[in-house]
Amino acid sequence: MSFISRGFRGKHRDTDFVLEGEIDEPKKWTWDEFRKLPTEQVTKDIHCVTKWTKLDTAWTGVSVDTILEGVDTAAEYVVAFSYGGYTTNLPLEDVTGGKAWVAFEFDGQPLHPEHGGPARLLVPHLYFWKSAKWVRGLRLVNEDQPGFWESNGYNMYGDPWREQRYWGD
Ligand SMILES: Nc1nc2c(c(=O)[nH]1)N[C@H]1C(S)=C(S)[C@@H](COP(=O)(O)O)O[C@H]1N2
Ligand SMILES: [Mo]
Repeated sequence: MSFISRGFRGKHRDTDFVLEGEIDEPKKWTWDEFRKLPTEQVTKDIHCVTKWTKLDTAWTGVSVDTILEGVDTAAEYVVAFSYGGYTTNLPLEDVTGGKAWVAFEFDGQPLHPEHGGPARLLVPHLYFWKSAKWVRGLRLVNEDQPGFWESNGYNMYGDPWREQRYWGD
């Protein structure tokens, strides 16, 4: 039976978020369990790759540090994966140490489905394509592997301060 395929469909269903890959056993949460994890409120600037920047956006979510708590892994990268098949790759370093969240509120309201609700990854210091909407898990991997946009010309890292938009930037 697959827990994963049931998805993050709503507050009152038996749904999951998963941490998998280079880990002894995947860590899984139902939505209710996930919502019992400690949350943080953060206000951050975000940068779209096609140039807009939004200042001081307010989010509530679970820090990726919390999701990784107690996990011992040799992995140096993660792939965030979403309902619908979207993926994006990030160095583990860039999602730990208070730099990334699984966010479910924006401006004090549940995250709108169009913007990734019920939950999206939020990695404000990288271009926004790294912030996977409708996220359903993180996969710990030893080698960096391109996600959806990274396979289609976008930069593997995506630092807005260095304007790393595309391959070779
Ligand atoms: N699942 C998923 N996440 C995604 C995308 C996507 O197509 N699918 N697009 C990315 C890109 S390119 C951007 S700019 C932002 C857009 O987020 P927004 O719709 O909340 O502005 O989501 C990112 N996360
Ligand atoms: Mo984008």
